Amino acid sequence: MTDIFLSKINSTKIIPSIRQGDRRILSRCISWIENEHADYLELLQSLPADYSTRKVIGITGAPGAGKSTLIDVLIGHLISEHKKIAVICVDPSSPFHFGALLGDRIRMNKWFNHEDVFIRSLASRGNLGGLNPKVIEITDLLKAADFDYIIIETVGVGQNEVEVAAIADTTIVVLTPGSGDDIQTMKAGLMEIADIFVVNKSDHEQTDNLVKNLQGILIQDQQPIPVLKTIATQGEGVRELWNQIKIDLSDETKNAHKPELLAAEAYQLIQYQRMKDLSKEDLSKDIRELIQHEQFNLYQLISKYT
Ligand SMILES: Nc1nc2c(ncn2[C@@H]2O[C@H](COP(=O)(O)OP(=O)(O)O)[C@@H](O)[C@H]2O)c(=O)[nH]1
Ligand SMILES: [Mg+2]
Repeated sequence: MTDIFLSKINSTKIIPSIRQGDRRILSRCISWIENEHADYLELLQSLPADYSTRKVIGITGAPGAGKSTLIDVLIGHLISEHKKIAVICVDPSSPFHFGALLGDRIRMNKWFNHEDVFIRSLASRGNLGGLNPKVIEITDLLKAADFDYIIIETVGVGQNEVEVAAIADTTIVVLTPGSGDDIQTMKAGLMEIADIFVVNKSDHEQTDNLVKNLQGILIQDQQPIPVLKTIATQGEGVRELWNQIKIDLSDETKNAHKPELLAAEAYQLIQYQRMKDLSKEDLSKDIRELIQHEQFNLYQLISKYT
């Protein structure tokens, strides 16, 4: 290990190394963030002021919709344009989705050792049930590196997809025909967060129905959100998708919402910092002891924590 790792995190040396593309130091810093190394907040506080100009692309959708396969093709496309890409795959920590990480590895396998591609998987849920604050922090660290684009893959379950929209400059919602992704079942939140809809697996016969229904709803709601068809496994439609992403990323009118999005991030990070020493297990342990005394009062208990 280099000496900058020896004792304290030395941000003045680390940040320039990350910026120059040192992946080993970047990986190390990500681990520090994940494990909450004593100096990790100091590291984040020393991120350069321009770090937030890097573009983040969020890709969300149901498990199996083809997000990883799409990203795999997108990476190929970007590499041919000599771009550098970081990918964060956010896996729900639920054991029901335990296979996701392995699946993503298989899907993006050929890029794992490519020098211009950096892929990292993270658990999705923090202890507050929102998008893991680590995803926000690590994304910000990645913005300080030399990547042209940062792609975040999240599984669209619960509130996840809504939260990823707060950190992504462009959010792509991936739907698939014949999977119940029709308008009736589609959560209203998806309509609000999507900058681009992708109907993947458009080799499926129900494709045009889904596209038509979706476009109908978008017209009704006067939402001019583009709907694109892709067949990720064949790379079909991905060039068009990338062109649409570029159009969306360069849309200056979106900057108007930036302060609100940053406020939502700040809120979540502050909430996390304030609550992180508090666990429901500790609370129930305290209560278990106190409740044996007749004078137990819940409000006296919580006053000790607030
Ligand atoms: N027929 C078809 N299968 C696809 C397409 N895109 C992805 N798949 C398959 O769908 C499965 C799930 O893909 P994956 O990328 O892991 O989905 P994710 O969970 O959204 O990341 C894999 O077996 C893919 O090969 C497509 O456009 N057409
Ligand atoms: Mg995946």
